[in-house]
Amino acid sequence: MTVRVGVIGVGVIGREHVLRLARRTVGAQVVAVADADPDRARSVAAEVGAQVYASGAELIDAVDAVVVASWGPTHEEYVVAAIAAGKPVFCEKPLAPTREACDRILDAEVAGGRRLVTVGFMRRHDPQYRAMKEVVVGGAIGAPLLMHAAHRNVSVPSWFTSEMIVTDTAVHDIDVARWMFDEEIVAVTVLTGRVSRKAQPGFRDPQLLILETASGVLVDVEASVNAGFAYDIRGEVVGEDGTVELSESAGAVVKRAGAAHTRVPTEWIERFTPAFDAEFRAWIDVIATGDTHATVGPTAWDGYAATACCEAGLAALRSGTRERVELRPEPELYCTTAHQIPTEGTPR
Ligand code: ISE
Repeated sequence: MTVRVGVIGVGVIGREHVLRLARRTVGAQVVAVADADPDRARSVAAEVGAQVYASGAELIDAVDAVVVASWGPTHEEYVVAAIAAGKPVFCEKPLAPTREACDRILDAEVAGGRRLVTVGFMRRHDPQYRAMKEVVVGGAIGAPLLMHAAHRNVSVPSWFTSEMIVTDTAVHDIDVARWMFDEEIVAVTVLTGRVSRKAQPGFRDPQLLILETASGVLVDVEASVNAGFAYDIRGEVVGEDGTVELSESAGAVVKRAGAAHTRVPTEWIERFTPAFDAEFRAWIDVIATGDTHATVGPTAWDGYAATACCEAGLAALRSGTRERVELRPEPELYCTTAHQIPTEGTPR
């Protein structure tokens, strides 16, 4: 079965997903595109032979499955419309920028009784993070105690704010922490100190987030968005009996003239291309099976919990103190492992 996909929002990541689905995802065809900028919609649609739709609502009617990659505040409208139409929907992060909007999405999905929403926390599909999680779950390093993470962007556009370091950057590390330890985050602290000379005036960069999980694992996340030298992603879990860390590079290491060299990416799209490719392969596969639920990996609950942690993070950035994360009870619909990403060769 070919899954006929429509993509709403074809800016940077939306266009990437259009090309990925059209050119490298077996079983998918991009048939429809919509964007607030009609010229952009036309030009991206022309690259893959898709039709342009004037609105997200019309596009949802015309396709088998929907990708939402538009501006965050518009996500709720499209995701709820896709749920109402009974169509699988892949939503880029954030699921929605406020907890109330995420609540409404959860309510809509729970009322329909089917898991249709997948959230684009692609790190869960990244081979390095998956290898790390396998070690943690396998018990080789004993009970986890701590995680150290760094998320360094080369630079950000002038409209990027200090708050976005939490909601746009560290949100990925928040999701990784929830997934890695399979438990909720109960409190967030955000520390800021000396500001990078490369940051705009008034901008609080870098930031250090301390996340506390329900069982007491502490996760420190350095989030910097003016690192300049590379897109540098780090992670190390410290257990009672050992540690596991992300490997430095997936490429080759050259040693010559008394020094070792390895390439590091400068663009996040390059660093996470294997993860983005894997997440769409998994999504199309699960839709093609025609099961009642059409989600794989992060669900609407994960999107809701991440937004709730970000709200606590924003409060912590303002207050300078530890802020608790309060979550509503997890609906039954999500209390299952059936949506988890299959490992290679696992029959569904
Ligand atoms: C960006 O906003 C993203 O969402 C990317 O997925 C992430 O890897 C990058 O670091 C962020 O700045």
